Amino acid sequence: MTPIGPMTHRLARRAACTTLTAAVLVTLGCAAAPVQDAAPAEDKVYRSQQAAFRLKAIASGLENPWALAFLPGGDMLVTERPGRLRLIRDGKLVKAPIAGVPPVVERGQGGLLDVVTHPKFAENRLIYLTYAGRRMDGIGTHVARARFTGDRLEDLKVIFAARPGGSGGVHFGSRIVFGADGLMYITTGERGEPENAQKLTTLIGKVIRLTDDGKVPPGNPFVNRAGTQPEIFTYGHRNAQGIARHPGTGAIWAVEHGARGGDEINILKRGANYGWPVITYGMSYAGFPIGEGTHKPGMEQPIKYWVPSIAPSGMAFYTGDKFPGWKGNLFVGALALQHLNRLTLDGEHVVGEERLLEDWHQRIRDVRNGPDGYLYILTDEDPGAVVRLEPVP
Ligand SMILES: [Ca+2]
Repeated sequence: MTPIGPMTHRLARRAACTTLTAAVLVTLGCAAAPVQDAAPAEDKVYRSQQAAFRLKAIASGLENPWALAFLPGGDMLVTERPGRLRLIRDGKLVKAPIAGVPPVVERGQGGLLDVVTHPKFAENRLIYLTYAGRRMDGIGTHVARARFTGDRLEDLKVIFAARPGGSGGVHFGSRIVFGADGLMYITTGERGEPENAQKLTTLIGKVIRLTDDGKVPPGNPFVNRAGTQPEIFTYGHRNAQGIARHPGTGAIWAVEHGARGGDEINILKRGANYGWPVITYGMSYAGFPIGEGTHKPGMEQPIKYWVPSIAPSGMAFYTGDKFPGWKGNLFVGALALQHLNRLTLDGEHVVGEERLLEDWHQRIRDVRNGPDGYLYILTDEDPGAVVRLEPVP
């Protein structure tokens, strides 16, 4: 499902508050603040199948935070979708945004999106940002690389732009992960043009694979094939907003939004077609069938799909030591269905699913492992927060 724009969400909430009676407003928390703060109640204990935990707000008051990246030593970079990159230093949010971020287009789902560090960040201080940027042919997903000096970005260079651009504000994809091969895997949404996901002449609705400086690696599947774009690694994707490297196999896994139903987790295979919009487990928002069904020869099946949609965003395999019962589980943030999704795996099969934090009512935008062994999440709200899950005995 396409996530509801936070602005729509926020206005809807405000509208709901303004039409209620005073007594009801107090009950709903409207009287104190028209918008519910994402900061969690820290004394509340959440009990799940494998762990009990509390939420600890590390930073709050952020505007639609989208991605979280850890620096050596535990400091963090956080993107805010309107176009700010923030630093959390020694556990505290630094007031001034980091200077040197490229101009972004904040439209619909677009804005400043992912941030990741180079695998050798400790040596080269390089970071990567994805964002919706404007060009001659419209608005599209961009990747920029820059050196982070400690308080600003320098030597910023745009190393990738997904063609073609468009005018709409949906489906930018925009997650990056580095593979064990040192190459970057970048998701691009199909920008609301489903047929483009199947076209090897475009870079939208794809997973792109590039070297760390934005070049096409010689081993890419469509190198030297006429009528194709050599940056493509896989195709037939709708809008993948989560990507992660499996800690054991090194395979790249991605999670993407379906339309009405049909969100998917896929394991990416070089050159493979993931089917959108020819095959899907979802239907159109109006309730009509899409494409040709759920299966077709030459098109990959997801290893997991959700009907109805949860609207999955950031994804991480839990590799820390603070939650032994969660080790190796796959966590996915859910936007529309507002929870943290925990999947248990047997190899490449999903064998269990648990929905955490459903009664917290927050859109979970990103999930990351902290170097301290805890699990961190971002709430896609305004105000939104960086929140740490801490075990309770
Ligand atoms: Ca698919």
